[in-house]
Amino acid sequence: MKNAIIFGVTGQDGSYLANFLLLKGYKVHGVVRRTSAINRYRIDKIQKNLKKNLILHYGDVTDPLNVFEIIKKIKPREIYNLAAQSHVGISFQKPIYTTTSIVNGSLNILEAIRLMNLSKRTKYYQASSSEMFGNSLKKKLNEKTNFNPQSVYAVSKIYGYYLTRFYRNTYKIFASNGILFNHESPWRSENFVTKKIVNGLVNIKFGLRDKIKIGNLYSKRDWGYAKDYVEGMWKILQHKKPDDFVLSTNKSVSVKNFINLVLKKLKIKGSWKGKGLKEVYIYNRQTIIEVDKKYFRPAEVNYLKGDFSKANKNLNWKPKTNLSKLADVMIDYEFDKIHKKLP
Ligand code: NAP
Ligand code: G4F
Repeated sequence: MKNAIIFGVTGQDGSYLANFLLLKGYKVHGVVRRTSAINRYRIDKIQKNLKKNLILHYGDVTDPLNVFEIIKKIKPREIYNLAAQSHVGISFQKPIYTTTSIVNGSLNILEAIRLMNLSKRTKYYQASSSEMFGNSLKKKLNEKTNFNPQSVYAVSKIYGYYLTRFYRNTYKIFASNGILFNHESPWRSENFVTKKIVNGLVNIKFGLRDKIKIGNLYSKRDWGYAKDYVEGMWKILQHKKPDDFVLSTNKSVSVKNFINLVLKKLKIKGSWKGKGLKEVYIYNRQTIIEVDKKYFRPAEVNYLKGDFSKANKNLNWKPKTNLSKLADVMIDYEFDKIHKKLP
């Protein structure tokens, strides 16, 4: 039975990936942080019959001894490093922790593989990000595009990206970067924009709240479905040689247009009024969406649109879910949450 370690198993991608690997017959070792609040609601959703092959370990990627101990004990075939303070907005307020979790985390795992001579046994996946491209001048972003980071989060991810390439080239470790564009799901945390919009508008629809406050309506993102992207992560590690791959949908949509899509699906028919910080959406003579400067970032990535041709050609990967279907899945989950009181 193949075994894998997932650092960051309690997050959106970690929980989808755990489910995916368990269905493939893997023994999955998930690393969870030992914090005062128990945060396992996503992995709790994994089917009971699969859970016998899911083993949880307490750990923190910033603690090298802890990382070494876990890797030494398991000697896994695959390691997925998904652990990070992953919120770009928060990285402006918590730059040091963001950097430590991403940079030291990657280094601790790569060093463990090197020092324990696991390079022939263990493959390493690095969760790199389209955020690294920042405000690049290119229209379609691929593995050859230069980086132009706009946050400490992005700068740290670039460090992690180059560490991965360095350990691959120098120590011959099978270490690959997945450069993933935004991917969303019902399991996205509520402080990311798509989840915030879907959750907020469904609650407004049911009369459970009055309004949502939002930041920059005009940035554009290439949004896919997390479930499709974790399959891509796995394919990256099954490729004949370690390499770097972009996973994206090759489409870019503004935050405002995503809101319009969700409004339409919820049959909320109102209108946008005003400009800049005064822009609002009025429905039944009430303001239900308001712009709030609190959610603007000191530096913004205005536009992201990927080009997944290399992953398509080499890995036979492509996204299966378009944005409309993704919005349906997210809306359905929020409906269920209200009706069945899900977490
Ligand atoms: P997420 O939901 O925020 O999950 C992050 C995970 O990292 C959580 O399990 C979190 O644990 C864990 N973590 C944070 N600090 C840690 C530490 N010091 N030690 C151990 N675990 C730690 O993020 P995601 O959306 O699943 O993304 C997964 C990875 O892909 C991240 O590295 C992210 O930066 C990257 N990425 C994401 C996207 C995207 O659109 N989702 C795109 C490109 C790259 P707790 O539950 O304890 O907080
Ligand atoms: O949903 P977001 O916070 O995602 P962001 O910043 O693009 O980062 C996500 O994707 C990256 C890949 O490109 C990952 F690496 C990263 O870990 C994370 O998963 O914001 C999307 C856009 C931004 O332009 C933001 O300024 O939405 C804009 N936005 C507007 N109002 C808002 C809000 N973002 C958030 N979080 N909350 C708002 O109220």
